[in-house]
Amino acid sequence: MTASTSFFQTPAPIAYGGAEANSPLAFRWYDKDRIIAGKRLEDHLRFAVCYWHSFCWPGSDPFGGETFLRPWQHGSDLMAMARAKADVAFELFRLLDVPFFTFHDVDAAPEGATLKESVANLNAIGDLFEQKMASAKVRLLWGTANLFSHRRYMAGAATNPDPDVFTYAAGQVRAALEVTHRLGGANYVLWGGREGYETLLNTDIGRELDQLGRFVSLVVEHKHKIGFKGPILIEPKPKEPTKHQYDFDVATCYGFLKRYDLLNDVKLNIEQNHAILAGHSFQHEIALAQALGVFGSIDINRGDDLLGWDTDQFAMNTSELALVFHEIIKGGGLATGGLNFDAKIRRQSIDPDDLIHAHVGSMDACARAFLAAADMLDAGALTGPLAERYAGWDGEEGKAILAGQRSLAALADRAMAGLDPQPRSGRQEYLESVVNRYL
Ligand code: XLS
Ligand code: NI
Ligand code: NI
Repeated sequence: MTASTSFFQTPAPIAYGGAEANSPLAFRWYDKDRIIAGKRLEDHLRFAVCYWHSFCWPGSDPFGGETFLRPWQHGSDLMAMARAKADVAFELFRLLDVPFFTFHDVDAAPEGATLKESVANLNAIGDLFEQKMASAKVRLLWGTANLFSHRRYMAGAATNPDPDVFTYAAGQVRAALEVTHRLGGANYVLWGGREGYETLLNTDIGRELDQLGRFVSLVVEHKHKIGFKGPILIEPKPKEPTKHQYDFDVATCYGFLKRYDLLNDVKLNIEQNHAILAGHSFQHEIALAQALGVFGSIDINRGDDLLGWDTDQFAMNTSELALVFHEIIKGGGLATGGLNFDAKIRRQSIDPDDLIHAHVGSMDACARAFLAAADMLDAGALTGPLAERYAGWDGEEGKAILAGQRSLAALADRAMAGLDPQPRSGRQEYLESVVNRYL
């Protein structure tokens, strides 16, 4: 397969057609050049297509194998298959007109018999990516290393009881970070797929956390050494594949980064499905990361409310997304981050163009929600009532309390002098109705 024979039926890049567009393959809301708050919509949303779900996953589940039968997944010459896969991937990037993509080392290039061979394969595909990117629009949002699929990592990578596994993982990350740097990646991601445990009967939590802290510190040191400017991102997830993951949620990751003195260099990549697995909302995880100064990027997908696992569906839920974008814009936007489609089509979506429909539908859902959020912010629909609710803390007395200018005794004396604060309505249903006006 070469770049000239398209795998997809759709011939031309998807274009904006307006809300009334008839074609099923047109953007109705994603008008990438539209200026919102001084910036193009494309530059606000920074969409990325991920390699692993879209080009590597064969449609298998725990009860059945491959359904997609992708031509580039069948053959004996693994490097030729990787090149054919890259042709299809870059064709999809072009058709979707996305500004970014993401990949794991093993998604892009096959593992060899030794680490040396694997790294050589990765660097060769890195060359190919470099060539393809020279004549394409697409840029690299982030790269990462898969430290969880191979059996050597069954008991963890950085948190493995065997230091040689830690060392092997270091070899993989150095190569993936360097190729990410060479391709101009905006961030580098570490998702601790097997950094957790199945049972405390065989696990020393304290040691494992120290190992993980050391590993992330080594990655940060190397990033500075090679001059990689983007942040390192860790990705919270509470469980799956392990019963308990160390990077459980935003709050847990913040504690980890603070303990190992990593807050200057490491931020968080937050995923919707992981948020709900942790018993939080997506909006909560984003708002908390912003409040703690560790917001980095987004893996945009959605879980199923009825299933307790990481279904990684394409995000189509505009009402949830509108509140998410409201937080993001309010907090200053995505900076080096983006919206990475860590999302997979369903196992029965076996037509090549299902990949296109999935991305187009989700890009449009995000755009529609983003526009609603921008309107809400413009009108101060939620920020107005919020400021009003906390106005007391912006007053003289509130400021003095927070600035440490009031002792407990001084406050007590003021309260004893007849203070009688009156409760005020939280107005939740009013605020919910306000949101609905914008959707
Ligand atoms: C898995 C994670 C993974 C990371 C990249 O649940 O979301 O896809 O984003 O390793
Ligand atoms: Ni993810
Ligand atoms: Ni996930």
